[in-house]
Amino acid sequence: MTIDRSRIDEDNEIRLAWHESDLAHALDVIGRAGVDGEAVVAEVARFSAAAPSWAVGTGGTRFGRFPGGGEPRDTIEKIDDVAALNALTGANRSVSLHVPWDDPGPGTGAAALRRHAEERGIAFDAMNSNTFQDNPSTTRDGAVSYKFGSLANVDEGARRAAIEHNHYVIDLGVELGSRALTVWLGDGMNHPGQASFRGQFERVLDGLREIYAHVPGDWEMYTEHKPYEPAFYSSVNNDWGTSLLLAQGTGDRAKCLVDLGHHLPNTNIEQVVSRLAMVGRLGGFHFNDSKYGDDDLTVGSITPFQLFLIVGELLEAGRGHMPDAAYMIDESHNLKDPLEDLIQATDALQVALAQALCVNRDDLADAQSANDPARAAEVLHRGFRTDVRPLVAEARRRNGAALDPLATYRAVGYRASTVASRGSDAVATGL
Ligand code: RM4
Ligand code: MN
Ligand code: MN
Repeated sequence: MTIDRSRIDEDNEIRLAWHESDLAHALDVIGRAGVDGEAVVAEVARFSAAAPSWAVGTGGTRFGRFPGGGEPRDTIEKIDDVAALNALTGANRSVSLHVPWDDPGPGTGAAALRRHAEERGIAFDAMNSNTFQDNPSTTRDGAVSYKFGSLANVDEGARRAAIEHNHYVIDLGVELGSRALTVWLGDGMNHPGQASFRGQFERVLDGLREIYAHVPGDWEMYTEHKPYEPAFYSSVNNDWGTSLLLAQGTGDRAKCLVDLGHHLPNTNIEQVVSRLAMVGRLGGFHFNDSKYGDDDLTVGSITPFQLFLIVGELLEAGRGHMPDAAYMIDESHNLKDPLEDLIQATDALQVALAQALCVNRDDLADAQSANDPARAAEVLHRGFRTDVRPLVAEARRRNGAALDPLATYRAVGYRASTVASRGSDAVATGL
C-alpha cells in the first residue's frame, strides 16, 4: 500500500497558482527582515524527523483505547504507513523501531524488513529497547521480572536479562542499518525508602557501560530521562543532569535524548537544550507537546512559542543549521487518525524551524550586546510571527511531497484503503 507520486502531483496542481503567489509574498516579507528566504526553504527541505513505529497505531490511556480501524498489523505494514506519511510530507524519511514490539524474530525476518524499507525509501533511525514491560523474549521466558526495575534491579538476573536484551536490540539494529540505541528505563521507586537512590544509579550506570561496550564504533547511545511514570515517587534517570552524568560516565558516544514531554512543569527546556549542546552531549530528540506531563500531544499544539525557542537553540548549536541528531516524533494519538496527527506534527516542526530561521541572528546578537531586551524581543517576534507556511509548503514541493499534506491525505483516501485491505478491526501492536 503506497501513495503514488502522480496522485500527489495532481493534488498539488490544483493549489499551485495560489501557492506561488503566497510564496512570492512570503519571500518578500522575510527579505525585508534581512533573511535569505531561499536558504530557509533549503534548510526546511533538508530536515527530517523519524516516525516511531508505535505511533502509526492509536494510542490510549490506562482507562481505554479507541482504535479507528485499518491500522498496521505488523512492522511491514507500519513501514508502509511511514512511507505513505513521507510521500506526503517529504520529511519523515526514517522509522524508529521498538523491540520486542517490532522484533522480526530469528531467521531472515530482519533482512526482509530492511529490504521492504529500502523499497519504500525508508531508513531505520534509533532502535528502542524495552525493559519497562515483562515480555517472554526479554525476561528469559519469565524467569526474571522487571517489576522492581531492569538495570537498577537488585536482582542480578533481571539486570543481566536487561543488558542482554539491549545487546540483542543493537545486533538487530546493525542488521537493519540503524546507527543508534535509545535507552529509556521505567526504573525508579513508587515508595520512599523502597531502594537506595545511590545504589539504583550505580547499577544503572554499570549496566549502561556493559550495553555501550556492545555498541558499534559508528553508533551512538542515548539515555532518555523522564521525571516520573511508571515510577511515581522517583525515576532513576529523572532529569537532564542525571542523564548527563550517565552519558559522561559511559563514553564519548553516549549522549542524552530530550523528550519534550519529560520535564517537570515550567522547566526551561530551551535552556536544557543549550546546556546539553554546549557540552556536546545532545544526541536525540523526541518531539511532542504537553499541558501537564508526558501527554504526548501533537507537536506545537499547546506551546508553539516554546517549540520555536527550542528550535532556535538547536540552530544556535548548529551555527544556523539543524545539528546532526536523532530527531523523532514521540506522540500518542488517542483521538485523531495517527497519520493525520503525524502529518500535523511534522508540519508544526517545519513551521517552527522556518520561523526560527526567520530570526535575524545578527540583529539578535546586536540587541544582546547592547543590553536591549525590547529590541531582542522585537527580533524574536518578527521571526515567530512571520507566516512561514508558504516556505514550508515550498520545501515540501521541492521534496516531491504535498503542498497541503492533510488535504491530499484525505483526497487520496489512504485510510479508507487500509480499512478495506487490513480490516476495520485491525489494531496495531504496541502501547
Ligand atoms: C516513554 C518514552 C519513550 C517511549 C515510550 C513508549 O514515555 O517517551 O521514548 O519509548 O514512552
Ligand atoms: Mn520519548
Ligand atoms: Mn514519553
